[in-house]
Amino acid sequence: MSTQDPNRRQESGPTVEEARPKLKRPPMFKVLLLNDDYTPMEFVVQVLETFFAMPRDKATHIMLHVHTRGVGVCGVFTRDIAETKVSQVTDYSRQHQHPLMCTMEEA
Ligand code: TYC
Repeated sequence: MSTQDPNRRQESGPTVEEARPKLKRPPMFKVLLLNDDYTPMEFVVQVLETFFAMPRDKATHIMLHVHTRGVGVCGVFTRDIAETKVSQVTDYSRQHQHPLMCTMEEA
């Protein structure tokens, strides 16, 4: 009769490990809109509709949140997408001579 414990690894011979690929979720970034005294409310709503695909009622809600609280989240994205959104909003605002500020921070 064998005395080998089936739960114990063989003392000698090759050890076979399960392949366990290390997968990590990418870091996520919040894109933030900052309040200012000069950018028209309608322009901010249009930015949220255009670059963040928000329906008008949600865009208006976020704009009013930023207007009253000073800062608000437009969305959460991977680093590259967040960087692109910040650039698009900043370029578009400058093209229209508005000082609207858009930044990002790790979520
Ligand atoms: N405070 C601006 C105004 O009174 C409106 C505004 C809202 C500006 C949100 C920027 O991110 C902003 N016209």
